[in-house]
Amino acid sequence: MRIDILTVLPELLDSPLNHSILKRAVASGVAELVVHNIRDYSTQKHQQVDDYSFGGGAGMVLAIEPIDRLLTKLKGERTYDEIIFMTPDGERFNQPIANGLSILNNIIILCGHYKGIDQRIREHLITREISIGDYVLTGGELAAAIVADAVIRLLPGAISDETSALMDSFQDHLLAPPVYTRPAEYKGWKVPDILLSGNHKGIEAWRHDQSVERTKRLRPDLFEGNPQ
Ligand code: 6GU
Repeated sequence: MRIDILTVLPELLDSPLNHSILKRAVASGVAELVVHNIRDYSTQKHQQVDDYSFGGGAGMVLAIEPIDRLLTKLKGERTYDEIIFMTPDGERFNQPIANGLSILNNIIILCGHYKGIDQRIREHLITREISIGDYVLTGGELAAAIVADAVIRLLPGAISDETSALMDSFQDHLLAPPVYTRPAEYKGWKVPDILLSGNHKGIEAWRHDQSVERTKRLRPDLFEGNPQ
């Protein structure tokens, strides 16, 4: 899968996408991740990418031209399944959306700007709008990194334990059970006996019970079959 991220702040995406599982997934060819600086597609002096809002107020607005030029170039190189705009007024991101995106071949993620982007970009160039939750960020970059992370980790080969992405919290509308490692006792705080028992059937049943109990207590909305 290939993900192209379009932004005026490419530096914000460097660190979150260049470590651990995501780094390995890209290095091994499981995912292709390309960050583009919208500024490189400006034809204005000083590579300006924003302009005054028609009608006044509202601060500077990201202009359509550099974004259209970049999108036109990319769309000439391959076919994109979705062109996503990250915005707080989009559809709220969740695991089913991540699952759906993870089976696509090529997607573009356009990061918003705190004062907004020309509405014609949203009407004519975007296929989908996604928000990561009901709060406002300064821009879409961190949200795009979250979407890219949630999607790339689902790709076959991204996580060494093939089953682990499917075992996650949310895949079956249940929260994950608690996990422990050595030492078996620390300052008198003990690991549950069942996990030390070697009884694999018993451990599986205990983990499932823990998942159900935690979901009912912490996220009754999930348990009732209303994913997020
Ligand atoms: Cl995608 N962008 C911004 N700027 N704020 C957000 C968001 C996105 N999702 C939640 N808040």
